[in-house]
Amino acid sequence: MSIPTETLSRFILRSEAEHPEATGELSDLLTSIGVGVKMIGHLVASAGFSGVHGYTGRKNVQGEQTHQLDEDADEILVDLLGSSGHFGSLVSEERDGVLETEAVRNGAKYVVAFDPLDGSSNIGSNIPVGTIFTIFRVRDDERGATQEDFLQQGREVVAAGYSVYGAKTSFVYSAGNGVHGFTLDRTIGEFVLTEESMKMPKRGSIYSVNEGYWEKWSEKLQAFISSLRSQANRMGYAYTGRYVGSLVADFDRTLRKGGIFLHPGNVERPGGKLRLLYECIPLAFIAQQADGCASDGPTEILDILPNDIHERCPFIVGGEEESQWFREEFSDCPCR
Ligand code: AHM
Ligand code: MG
Repeated sequence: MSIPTETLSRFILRSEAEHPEATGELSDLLTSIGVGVKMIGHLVASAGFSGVHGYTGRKNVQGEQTHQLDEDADEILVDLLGSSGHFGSLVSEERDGVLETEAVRNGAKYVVAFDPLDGSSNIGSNIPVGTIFTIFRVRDDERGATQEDFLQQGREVVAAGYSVYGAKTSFVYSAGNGVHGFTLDRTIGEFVLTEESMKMPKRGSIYSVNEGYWEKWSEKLQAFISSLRSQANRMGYAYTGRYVGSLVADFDRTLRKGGIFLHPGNVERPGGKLRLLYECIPLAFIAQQADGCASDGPTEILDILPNDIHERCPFIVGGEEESQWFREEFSDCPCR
């Protein structure tokens, strides 16, 4: 049995060494996020004892009830990233506008957007939750970071990743050179490299969607879901269903096992539910790096230009063959 020994911070340094022009700022940001998710994972795991998994009674900018853990996770990331001094500004699902820091005046090169605790409505049921982040480069070094730096296409992402707090705590990220997976070794308190260069299976056997919205879907979407369930489809086998209701967990399974995950628009919410900047774009970036593909139906997620930092969007992601199938039905162009 070979025991993984390369820690996240060592892996980040090794990757940095491949770029002689690197200043270490991105590495420091990623390392800080790695520390933050360890802290959040600990909070989630101990929430039952400390009694912090309840609602706060407050609502976030999206009008959703917040949990104490949402707010704690947000504060941890803001504090850690703020003290790193390497980012110009920050967007969080839990905050109304863009949070600026001292680092803006220091000419920081990056901005960070994150969902500090994705799937938090599941916390009380011991269902996996997670953290998702996206890093963009500041476009004009002299001007410094502004809100405009968040409104970039996903193809401009510098690095993105997510963590899942489940039976194990995992951290998956890409800085544009493949997707790499780490698992928290609790005995030493470090993330260790467990999967280098992850690839989404070209074809899977799982479909994942909240069928409670069935009546609100278009007939075309209903027909597509029905064909996934039918042996008479183009794959020649019926897909089996899995739906956790925590995006990070559903995405992580799709990355590892393939198939297709859908959170489409419906009659009540034609614009979808998931957030473009800190849910859809980072996961689409990871999917693309792993040879998968994500779209909102007609358009690839990485080609969408956000208009607003809290914009929502339909999100469909899967392996190469399921994505091709979906896009043949719902779009004119194949995934790039
Ligand atoms: P949030 O918990 O950060 O607000 O994210 C929204 C969650 C996702 O984790 C999940 O995929 C989705 O909402 C589930 O939505 P639904 O219950 O409508 O199927
Ligand atoms: Mg979320």
